[in-house]
Amino acid sequence: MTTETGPDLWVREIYKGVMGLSFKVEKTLFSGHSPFQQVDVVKTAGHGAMLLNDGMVMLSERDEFVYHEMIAHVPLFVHPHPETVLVIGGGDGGTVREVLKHSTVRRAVMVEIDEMVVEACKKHLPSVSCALDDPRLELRIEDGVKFVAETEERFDVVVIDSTDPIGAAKPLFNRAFYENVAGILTEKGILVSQAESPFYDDEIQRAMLANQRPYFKRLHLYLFANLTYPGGLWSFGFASRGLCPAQDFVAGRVAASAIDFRYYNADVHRAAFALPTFVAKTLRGITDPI
Ligand code: AG3
Repeated sequence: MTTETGPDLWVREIYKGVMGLSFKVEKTLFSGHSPFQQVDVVKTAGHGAMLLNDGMVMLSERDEFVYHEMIAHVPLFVHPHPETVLVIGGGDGGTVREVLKHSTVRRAVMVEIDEMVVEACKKHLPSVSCALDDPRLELRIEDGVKFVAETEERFDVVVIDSTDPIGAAKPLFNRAFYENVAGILTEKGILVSQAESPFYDDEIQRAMLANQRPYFKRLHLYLFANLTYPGGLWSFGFASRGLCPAQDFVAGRVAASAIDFRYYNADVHRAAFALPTFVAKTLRGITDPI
């Protein structure tokens, strides 16, 4: 986290050494160094409280609903009856908050490596971490790579809510990890994974999806707007054992769920899989046509 002091206090994420995003800060709410990363929560002037890991913006109160609704509801409305969900990472709790809005979900497991993120968000980002005490959730502080390799449990949906592929999150982009994820999915299982910026990270996207390709029948990328991430446009990978995010999506279930969405809806679901030409070209030969 780069800060400038004086009457004007700003936090800045420098991305890839070529661009930066700055947010005006009112005060620092939490600052700590865990065994895995630097963890900061700041109160910004225009974006509410903001979580940064190693100086990278993870979320702001102002726009986190977009990311968390899109990572959770897209797979949960494609799977015909999601009961068990595994979240790898996601220590802030935003993803499980959305997952647990589905009444079919009877069990969610969240495996977060860094307890400091969970504790900082419980204290300073209650609107995001509010579902971490839900009795349907088992929260485990451990390495998600190890959990996936060792668990006997099977899941209908697996969500990888990771940071950028550096440090502890790096193995979450590896082939061996995806092979293990595919092995713990139920018959109609779906994997959704944080897939970086289409503008800056086309190589990471190609590598991530190519690593998933051998283990999944269907593979897609979908897009959403993220106010506080570099480039503004962000993506998730969608991999499944057969379900198609368009044909197997029953739009009527969205309204019937009575969930109070702020970004997600049936039109946004379908539109998210429409890829601009430069993105489609990047993924040619790796992902499936929608
Ligand atoms: N996960 C981080 C997405 C990547 C952000 N990258 C960046 N700012 N350079 C967000 C966790 C939200 N639950």
